[in-house]
Amino acid sequence: MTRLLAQQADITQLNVDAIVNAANCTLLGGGGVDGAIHRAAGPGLLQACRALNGCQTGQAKITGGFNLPARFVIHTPGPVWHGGNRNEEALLASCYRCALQLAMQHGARTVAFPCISTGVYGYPHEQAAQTALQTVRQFITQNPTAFDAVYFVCFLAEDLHIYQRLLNTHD
Ligand code: AR6
Repeated sequence: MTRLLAQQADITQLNVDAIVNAANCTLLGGGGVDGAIHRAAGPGLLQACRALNGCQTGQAKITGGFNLPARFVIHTPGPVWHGGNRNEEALLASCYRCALQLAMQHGARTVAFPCISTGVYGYPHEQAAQTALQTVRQFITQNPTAFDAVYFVCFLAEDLHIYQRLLNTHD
């Protein structure tokens, strides 16, 4: 069984097999959680990312974790929110699915996600959390032995409350 857990933390500090980075399509770093991950991982991460030649929105690519406690970083550019009619939900779901697929392929048994797209990219927090949870639940139902735990890492208290409520109200 895979445990689903919400926690308020700095994702760069987590002792998990893989952390997910809310990246942009260049994969060459940025602000927000992306900047924090690159700072904590050190310059080796940027060097590894340069070799990846970018990534499309909704897809994912993997590198090592370098100076992070995590063994892997899975980079996924989320969609920019344009109001909801530009395929944002499907693209966000695809981020979570592709990241889990890569984690599974690399034998990562614990995976931590940030709240992809809900910062600079402007995705509404509640809708993003619903899509994140629905997608992860579907994936672990289809792959029940792949993971020990999936963490939803909330930097903001607001996001933690949303995830706690959605995790508890699920039957
Ligand atoms: N640990 C966990 N979550 C964090 C951390 C951290 N250390 N720092 C910020 N967050 P954002 P996006 C949360 O803006 O909306 C970058 O420049 C933050 O509170 O990082 O997908 C990229 O290069 C929010 O809940 O990512 C892209 O250009 C969540 O991480 C662009 O931003 C995501 O916010 C991607 O935008």
